[in-house]
Amino acid sequence: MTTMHSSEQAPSGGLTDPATHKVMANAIRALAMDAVQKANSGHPGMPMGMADAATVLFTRFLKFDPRHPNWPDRDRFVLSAGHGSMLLYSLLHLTGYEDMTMEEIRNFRQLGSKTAGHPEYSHAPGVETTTGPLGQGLGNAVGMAMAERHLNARFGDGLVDHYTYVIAGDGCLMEGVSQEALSMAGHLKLSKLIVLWDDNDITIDGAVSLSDSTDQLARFKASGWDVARVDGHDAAAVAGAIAKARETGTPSLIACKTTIGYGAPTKAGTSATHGAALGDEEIAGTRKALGWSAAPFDIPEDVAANWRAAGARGQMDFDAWVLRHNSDVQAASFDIAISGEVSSDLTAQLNAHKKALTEDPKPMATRKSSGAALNVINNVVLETIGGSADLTGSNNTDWKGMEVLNADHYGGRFVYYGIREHGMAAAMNGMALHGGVIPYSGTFLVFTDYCRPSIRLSALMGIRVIYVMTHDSIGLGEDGPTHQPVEHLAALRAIPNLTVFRPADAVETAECWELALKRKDGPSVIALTRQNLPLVRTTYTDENLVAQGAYELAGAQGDAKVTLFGTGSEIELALTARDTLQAEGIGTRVISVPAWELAGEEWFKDDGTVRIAVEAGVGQGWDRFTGSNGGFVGMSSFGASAPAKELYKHFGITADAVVAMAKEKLKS
Ligand SMILES: Cc1ncc(C[n+]2csc(CCOP(=O)(O)OP(=O)(O)O)c2C)c(N)n1
Repeated sequence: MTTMHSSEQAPSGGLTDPATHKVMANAIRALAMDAVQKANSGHPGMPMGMADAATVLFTRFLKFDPRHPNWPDRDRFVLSAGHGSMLLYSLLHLTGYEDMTMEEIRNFRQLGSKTAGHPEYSHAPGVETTTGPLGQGLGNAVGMAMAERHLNARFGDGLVDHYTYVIAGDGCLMEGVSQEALSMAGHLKLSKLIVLWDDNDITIDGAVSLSDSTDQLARFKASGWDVARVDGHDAAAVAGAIAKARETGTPSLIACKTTIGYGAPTKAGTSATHGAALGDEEIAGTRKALGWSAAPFDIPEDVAANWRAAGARGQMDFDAWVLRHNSDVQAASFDIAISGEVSSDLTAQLNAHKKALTEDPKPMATRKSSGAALNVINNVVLETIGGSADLTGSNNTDWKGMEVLNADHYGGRFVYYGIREHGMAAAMNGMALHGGVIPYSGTFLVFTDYCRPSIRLSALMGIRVIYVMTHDSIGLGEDGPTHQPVEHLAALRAIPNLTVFRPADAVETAECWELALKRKDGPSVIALTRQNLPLVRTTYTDENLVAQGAYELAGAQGDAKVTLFGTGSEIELALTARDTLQAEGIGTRVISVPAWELAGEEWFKDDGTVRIAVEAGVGQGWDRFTGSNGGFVGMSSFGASAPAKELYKHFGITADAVVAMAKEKLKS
């Protein structure tokens, strides 16, 4: 049994009165069409179509308190159809979120406003995630609902017991990620996830029937959802469906049959309302049709008061929650989890681990080193939720003694995501956004392509998601070019605010993990090898050298004539090349560059040495380190299927090649 909070009981009073409801919904319609008209840009149709359903949700069901937008036990509302951003902004304004002033609404889509074209996380309280790339919000919501169940299992009903609501459009449901997300949610029986589908039969090109004939209800049902279809303009029907959905033991889809651009006299029901201002004449006609006589950006006082009352519904719930929190024995550990701080023990434990590694140096694949680090980390940082997209034994993201998070045991901390890389990444974003947990999970580095839209959003939102990406080069060998990443490191490094780690040995791997866990303002990729690598950090130091981004691993004997940069598995080659060059009296130093993004400007300066980088990927971007006269030893084509050692030779990524290039460049 879950606890009943006041907002979950039958709502009382005027807000459910049909006439009151209609006017309140019309306030959203008016704000949406007027803001889009003023900006001469935006999407009025969706907010106008979903105004009724959203009004029902926000006035009768959603548990929230605009005075406390970060209340951990609030219901989450995700506008997956992010182009309908004016729906969200209107709701936030009307229900009394302080930051969402009418001035912000007037400044819709303008530089510096909180009312960006699509909802952007951290621009304004109440915007739970950045949406716009269709389908992502649905994936995020699955992650939020997973985090909610997990934290409920950990901390109990008194602290965590809330719903996740989504508004999704036809586009969200057509996107492939929706299939991954919904099948995951069904499998996990995320019964507190409720999706309202704006079933308006319209997309940009015209009727949905131009491009799709899926029985969406059957599709969701097939994955274990309960489904319902209602007239999305019938408030009582929508309310009835939501009330029912909350009682089922499965996630719920409510198809809300709506008219896009509801109220627009000539354009309603057509794609003309989807993504353009309606125009003065159509807006005047809409005002007439809706019986809305107020001027643009003017909300009549009685309507505003009703909306404020809706916004005040959650105050009692909030106050009751605070009381429960204050007397909960787990409040302190709950607060730590929500704060996002990792245990202060982490560094000491990882240092002990590093020390043990240097005392007994052994060759080890960095994916295995990562697994070893996780055995330490997951016993210290209790907020981690690990996982893998069906490559657990390859990614080594599991750990000794772990418990699986599933429908029978939400308290587990390891998720079998199945073969759903995109859904996994989108769900991890949702978990990180929910707070209280730190998601990490793995697949092969080459399949970051399948996660990329969500990785980009982790970076854009500045949230802590850790992507454990193994089999990071041709070094994976026989699986061949389909599985060998070549352009991926460069492509990932091109994403702003993403830290791409590629550790060279077990010690660097532990240091990467420490940094990724402590990085609260953005995501990290940790690229790891399949093949064994020697320990190159043989002298213990408690300093985290990876934090420097680039550091001297081996100095030159005598004057440095050559500087070799490398990452991961190619550090071994750089060190061998250095030995050869030094033996010939050519002073050579090796710089390990486990994280480009953390490297200081000093590494980009010409120091008069021959500068060569070696990495088993494309060279794009390395000239930042090597300068325009520098050299690069790496890949310039796809890989091939063969044992790893042969591939390195075949593609010329060898210590000899580095030596030859250095000598050649020293001559010129
Ligand atoms: C991944 C992705 N592809 C394309 C777009 C561009 N786009 C924005 S809205 C939209 C149509 C969405 O149709 P629907 O969900 O039915 O929205 P409605 O027309 O009802 O507003 C498209 C293709 C996008 N935002 N994201």
